[in-house]
Amino acid sequence: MTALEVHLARRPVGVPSLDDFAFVEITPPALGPGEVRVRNHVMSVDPYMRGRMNDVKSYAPPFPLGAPMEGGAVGDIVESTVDSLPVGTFVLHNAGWRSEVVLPGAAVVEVDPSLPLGAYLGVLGMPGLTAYAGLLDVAEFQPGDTVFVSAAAGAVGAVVGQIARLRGAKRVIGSAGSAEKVRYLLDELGFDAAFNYKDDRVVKQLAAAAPEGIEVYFDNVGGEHLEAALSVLNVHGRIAVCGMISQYNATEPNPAPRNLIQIVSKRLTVRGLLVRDHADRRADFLREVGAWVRSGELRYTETVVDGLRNAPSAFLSLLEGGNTGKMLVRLI
Ligand code: NAP
Ligand code: FER
Repeated sequence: MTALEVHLARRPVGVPSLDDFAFVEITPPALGPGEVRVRNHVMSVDPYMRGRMNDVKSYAPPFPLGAPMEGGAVGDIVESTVDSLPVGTFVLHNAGWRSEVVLPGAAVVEVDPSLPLGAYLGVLGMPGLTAYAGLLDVAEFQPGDTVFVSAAAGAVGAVVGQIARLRGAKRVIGSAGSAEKVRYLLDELGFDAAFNYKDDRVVKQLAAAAPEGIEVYFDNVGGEHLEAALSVLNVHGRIAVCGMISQYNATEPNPAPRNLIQIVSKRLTVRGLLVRDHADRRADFLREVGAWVRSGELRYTETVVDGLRNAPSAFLSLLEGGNTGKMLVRLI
């Protein structure tokens, strides 16, 4: 029996393409002591993977060429030499992009398979914790704040907007890249206002949606969105800088927001965020957001692509906004 892996075949310049990936059949290694064999059921594609395809020093090392890519995945153990992880245990780990993998027991975390497995990669996983810690700790959200979040119909953004609503925001505003996503934010997620950033200048649409300004901007996008938020933020406003997806495929340095002087005049706080720094909030996050998910007060959706051979196209689609909610690849 062979296993299938998706390797990084070459480093993309600009927008990645399917030719940057290679499918490689391997003979799975035998199991050593202290190891488990995991058969992946579902894997995540995430925007940060675009950064790791570049050969640059960053917060995470580049993916090596000619080796499987990495990323969050959930599977079941099919062979084990670890007493505490018997065959049949479902686990979360970071060895996605392959049909099966041998890992040390310490590299996997048991999960409860009575929940939908994709939730561990989305609303109750890394993107959910990013939203929770980013909004509450990094942006120091307070009840009564007006909150603006970009990429609002995505994995992180949809959770940010709903936590803000459930924690007593005065007004929650989201931007997204299609009329359908705008309707989803308004009709399904309870946003107070939403706009399609492709319809008109962001600053114009944001100012119209926020006649009294905003206290918090949760930035997933950067660029024109960040410049618009700087203009519309109120005095002592806060920005959590979570990501800048509008720039991930850039081949030239990006123009800065032209209005950074607003940071001075409005005494703004601008703070970057990496989810790894917020592991101490995981228990609070799972308790609070888990309860909202169970009660149905916080909704989530997933865009699921079938088959490991379609993982590269799922990733390319994510970068172009082909997802509503969390983008996942189902392997089994
Ligand atoms: P996501 O929002 O589910 O998917 C990415 C979305 O970005 C797409 O659906 C697309 O939606 C939007 N997008 C793509 N190009 C854009 C552009 N030029 N302008 C505006 N929007 C664009 O992904 P996610 O996993 O939740 O991540 C969202 C952001 O959070 C990313 O910036 C990511 O890097 C960041 N993040 C950071 C951390 C951290 O620890 N700092 C952790 C997780 C995620 P549209 O249809 O709306 O364009
Ligand atoms: C992202 C997902 C995760 C991202 C950054 C992270 C900036 C960082 C995670 C960590 O290492 O803590 O999309 O984009």
